[in-house]
Order: sequence, then structure tokens, then C-alpha cells
Amino acid sequence: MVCKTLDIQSYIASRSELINGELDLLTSLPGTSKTLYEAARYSLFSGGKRLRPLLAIATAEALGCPPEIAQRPACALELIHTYSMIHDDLPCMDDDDFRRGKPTLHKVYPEGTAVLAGDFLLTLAFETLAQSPKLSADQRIHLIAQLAQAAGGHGMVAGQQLDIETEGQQLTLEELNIIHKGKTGALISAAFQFGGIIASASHDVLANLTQIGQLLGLAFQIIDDVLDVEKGYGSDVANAKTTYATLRGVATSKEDAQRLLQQSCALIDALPGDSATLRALAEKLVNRMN
Ligand code: GRG
Repeated sequence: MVCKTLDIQSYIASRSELINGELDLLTSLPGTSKTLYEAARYSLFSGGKRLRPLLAIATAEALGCPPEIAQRPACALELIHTYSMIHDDLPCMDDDDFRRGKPTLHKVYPEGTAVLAGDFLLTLAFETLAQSPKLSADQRIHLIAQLAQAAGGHGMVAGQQLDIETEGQQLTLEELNIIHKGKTGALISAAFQFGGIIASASHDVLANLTQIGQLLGLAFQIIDDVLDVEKGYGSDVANAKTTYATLRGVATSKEDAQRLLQQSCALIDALPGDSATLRALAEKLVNRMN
């Protein structure tokens, strides 16, 4: 077990280095506004775990595709994720002063600059996919469509809107699931699809990856709710939010997450190729401490 932990840790370290290198390249040539680039980089390099691009690269690798091909398009997921965090923290949304232990972007730069830095990262994600040099035109279009679906009005943005609309209301588990599926699950799911598309996976494998992504996306959010209580962040409690922890209790929520993990691991094991690293990453995602 210890050995496996070390293996996955060094895998994460090495692939994170590739991801950070790409993100640096993508944002190192300031356009007409140096401030916009600096603001975007403040959030992009503030200690994110890089989970989504890591999952995309590990999925591609499990299906036999080298990381060098996956690393550039995988970064589009991190660009979208970072934009969503910046906008989520704004006074008109969650109005958070800190993220990852540092002042949020709108606390360091004017609020308008924070909005625009998010907009910049959102558009850069699609530009990155359109220009990914090592993919075919078909693959690039497929990735762009996949990301638009996951991040937009059928996915993350829709989930966020539902979250705002239902603020202060007591939700059922079903309603909560719909919000989580859009807000958090869609981008995690897209990471698995990304790996499949980049590795030119068959239709059947892509369908399996959809299921894996949905299961793990939900497990990820459940654990996020549990950590909010266990780590004493308490922001959900303070905001009177319905969460898995409030609806199911912490212990049952943990069991739910483990069950979803087991189901997804069975599907990961059935993928063609060597999926041991992807499995270890999925386990890490659900058993994470932050
Ligand atoms: C503003 C359009 C728009 C969308 C925002 C994703 C989202 C929608 C809001 C985030 C609210 C939130 C904190 C949800 C909990 C799950 C989550 C996305 C946690 C952060 O993801 P990690 O753990 O973050 O991958 P790091 O910091 O590692 O990058």
C-alpha cells in the first residue's frame, strides 16, 4: 500500500510539472494588457491540485496515448476550472475573500479585472483546443464540443445558476444531485472524455468513460461537502446550504462516496490497456484530505 501511494504521488508530481509547464507557456506572452495576464496567472498558479488535467492525461495514458500528446489539450480543463473559481468567488456570487489560503483575485485586483481575467481564461481554453498541434481536426472539434457542453448551459454554468436560484431552500437529494452534476460533475466527467478522445478511443470505451466520470464527479462533490464539515471550513453551514453532509450525515456520505468509487473502479479495471494508475488517481480523488 505504501509503495502504491508513493507511486501515485510521483506520477502526480511528474504530470503536474508537465501541466504547469504548459499553463506557463500558454500565459507567458502578455497581449495588449500585462495586468490581465498577471491577474490570470495569480489565480492559475495559486496552488490548485490540477485534478482535471491529471485525470485527462491519466485516462489518455491508460488507453495507450503518451502524456506529451495529452498535456496541452488537458490544460483547457484547468483554464475553465480556474475561470469558474474566479467568478464563483466574486461579490455577486459567493463573495469569498480567500481561496487556497490566499486572497481571492478581486481582493488583489479591481473587481472588473477579476471578471475579465476569468473571461480571458475561458476563451483561452477554447483557443488552446483549437490550436492543439498534435491532434487531428476531428479530435479538436470533438474536444471543443465536449468542453462547451460540460462548461456551459447544459453543465457547469447551468449548475451554478440552479445553485443561485435555490439558495436558502431546503433541497431533496435528487435536486442536490442535479446541481452537483452540473456544477462540479460535468467538468470532472469531461476530463475522462478528454482522455478518451485524445487517445482515439472507441465509442464503447467513450460510453464507459462517461459513466466513470459521472460516478467520480458525484463522489468528488460528496467528499467536498464532507471536508467542509470535517475541516471546520463551515462555509456551507454558515450559508445554510443543503449539502450531502446535511442530508445524509457525514458517515453515510462517506459510505456513499466509497460505493461510487468502487463502482467506478470496476469500470476503470475493465478499460482496455493498463489502467492501474488511473485507478489509483480515482482513489486519491475520493480519499483526499483537501
Ligand atoms: C462561476 C460559472 C461559474 C461556475 C462556478 C465549480 C463552481 C461553479 C463553483 C465552485 C464551488 C465549489 C467550491 C464547489 C466544490 C467543488 C469544487 C469545484 C472544488 C474545487 O475543486 P478542486 O478541489 O480545487 O479541484 P483546486 O483548488 O485544487 O483547484
